[in-house]
This record gives sequence, structure tokens and C-alpha cells, in this order.
Amino acid sequence: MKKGLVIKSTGSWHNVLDGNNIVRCRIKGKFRIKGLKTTNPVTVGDRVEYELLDDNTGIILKIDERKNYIIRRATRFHKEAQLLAANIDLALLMVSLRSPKTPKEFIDRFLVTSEAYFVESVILINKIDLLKKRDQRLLDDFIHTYTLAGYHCIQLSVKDNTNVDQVHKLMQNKINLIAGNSGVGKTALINSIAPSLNLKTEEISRYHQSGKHTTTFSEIFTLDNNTYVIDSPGIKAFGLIDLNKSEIGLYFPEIFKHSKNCKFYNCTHIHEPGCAIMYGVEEGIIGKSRYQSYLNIMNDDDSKYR
Ligand SMILES: Nc1nc2c(ncn2[C@@H]2O[C@H](COP(=O)(O)OP(=O)(O)OP(=O)(O)O)[C@@H](O)[C@H]2O)c(=O)[nH]1
Ligand SMILES: [Mg+2]
Ligand SMILES: [Zn+2]
Repeated sequence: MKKGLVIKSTGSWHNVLDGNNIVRCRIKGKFRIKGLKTTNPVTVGDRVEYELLDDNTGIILKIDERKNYIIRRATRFHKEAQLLAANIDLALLMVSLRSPKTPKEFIDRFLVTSEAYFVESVILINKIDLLKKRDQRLLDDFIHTYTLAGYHCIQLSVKDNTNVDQVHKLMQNKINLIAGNSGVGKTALINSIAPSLNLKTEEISRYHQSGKHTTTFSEIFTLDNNTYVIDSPGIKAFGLIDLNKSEIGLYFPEIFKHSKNCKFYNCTHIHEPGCAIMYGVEEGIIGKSRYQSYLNIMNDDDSKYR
């Protein structure tokens, strides 16, 4: 049986990289993650076994066990989950404070999922060239909040080539996922590191101050022998799936850390007396916006998640 890496997945066709060859493959059989229904059974980053047919297309017969994956609820009322990528060594969550602004709750939902599925994440704050003097406070607060949460934040300007090298170094010898809302500059970063790829990017809409969903499929690009980067389409909303409310606090690292000081061991950090989290928010050792995201997720009507 032949083996390869799924580098692109569009509907029923999956491009599998095997050595230097790309084989277009279809799937045979049903693939499920522990009973969870997914809209796409195979995703980029999957390592698969396939059989080559006479017409040089392939049939995927087996998906190797995944080290991890990122999954989201496709839309708010959708029960099915969408697999964004698998076997990720590092998720680079790209955000921007302006043009377009990345909502904090979006960031926090992404991070909760990456914690839940053991994907290491760093935060890239792109477009710092657009920030004015009066935005300094905004930037400082952002970095403060996420540093307290335990995330490494890198200030970036793809346009001015600020810290692009640092990000490139971080990517070495890994499968890297670049995720974020549309228009933040995910594809632009890949172009800047590997200009020969010449990928399509587009200016954001002036009127809506949001991206135009230029990248439409996730795809893996090889940066060098052992370094891969997954460009992903901008995500509008990040619906959580497959998580219980009692677990949510575990996936906010700073809430988890301080929760051992709560009076009640099963504190939900919403109303209990002696709650170290509510105290921590007052004291400024837990970001207000992080706590607000926590409350919003806990209040999700559909957060039975199954
Ligand atoms: N000012 C400024 N503009 C940038 C920077 N990085 C990217 N851009 C611009 O932002 C726009 C959107 O960039 P893309 O790379 O297409 O964004 P994307 O995140 O891939 O968007 P989707 O594919 O829609 O998800 C382009 O016009 C880029 O030139 C930056 O650091 N500063
Ligand atoms: Mg793009
Ligand atoms: Zn508490």
C-alpha cells in the first residue's frame, strides 16, 4: 500500500503528496472520529494509505491515527463538525487589531479548541504598521491579556517585513497551521516567506472592514524538506463542538491555574462565593475579555455540544 500526506481537500477529491508526486484520490468507506459526524472525513495534514488505480488517481483506504486535529461547528445551527486540519505541530493564530479587527471571542473560542485537542498555539498580531500612537494601549492590553493566559504573542507586519524571520524560524521542522479571520494576512505571510508560491491575496473591503474570503480551501505548502505550512480560509465564526460545560474552564489556561484557589472544588466561576477567578479578574491577573468569553461560552444555548 502507498502512503502520503493529504495536502488539499476539495469535496470528494483529496490531493495526496507522496514523495514528489501529487496523486488525486477519492475515499472508499466511512471514516468517523469516535462517533462524531463530520462534514469532511479527510482533512489536510492527514496521513493516509492509498491504492493507485490504472488512471493514476488513487483510492484512500486508511487514515492513520491523528496526533491531534482542529474541529469546529460549521455554522451555529449545524450539528455536524468540520475538520479544519490534522496532525498540527503548531497553530499560528493570526489576528489584527485593525483592518480587519479580530473579535476577542473568536480568538478565545479558537484557543479553547486548540487546548482541548492538544494543539500548541501562538498568536501573531499582524498589521502593526497600521497602528497609530493612540492604539498603543490597545496593543499593550491585548498582549498583557494573552501573556497572562500563557500564550506567546508575536507582533508582526508582513507589509514591513517586521518579525517575519522570527515566525519563519518558529515554523522549522513542523506542520504549521495558519488560522484566523479573513483579511488578516495569512496568505500574505506565506508569500512573504516563500515568494515563489505567488499565492492570491486581496485587499480587504473598505466598506465592511472585513476580508473577502480570498483563500477558499485549506492547502499545505512545503517550505523546505521538513517544514510545512497550511494556509486556511478565513473563518467567520468558531463554533465549539464536542465539549462539556464542566470542561470549559480547563481550556482557559489561566482560569485552570487559578481555579485551585476557589473555595469550592467544583466552582463554575459564575456565582460562587470565594471564587478565585472572579477575584482574579478584579485584581487584573485574568483578562476581563477572557472571562467574558468564558461566560459567553458557558451560556451558549447549544453548548451541550452534542
Ligand atoms: N498594512 C498591512 N497590510 C497587510 C499586512 N499583511 C497583509 N496585508 C494585506 O491584507 C490584505 C489581506 O491579506 P490576505 O493575505 O489575502 O489575507 P488572508 O488572511 O489570507 O484572507 P483570507 O484568504 O480571505 O482568509 C492584503 O491586501 C494584504 O496585502 C500587513 O502587515 N500590513
Ligand atoms: Mg488567504
Ligand atoms: Zn471559581
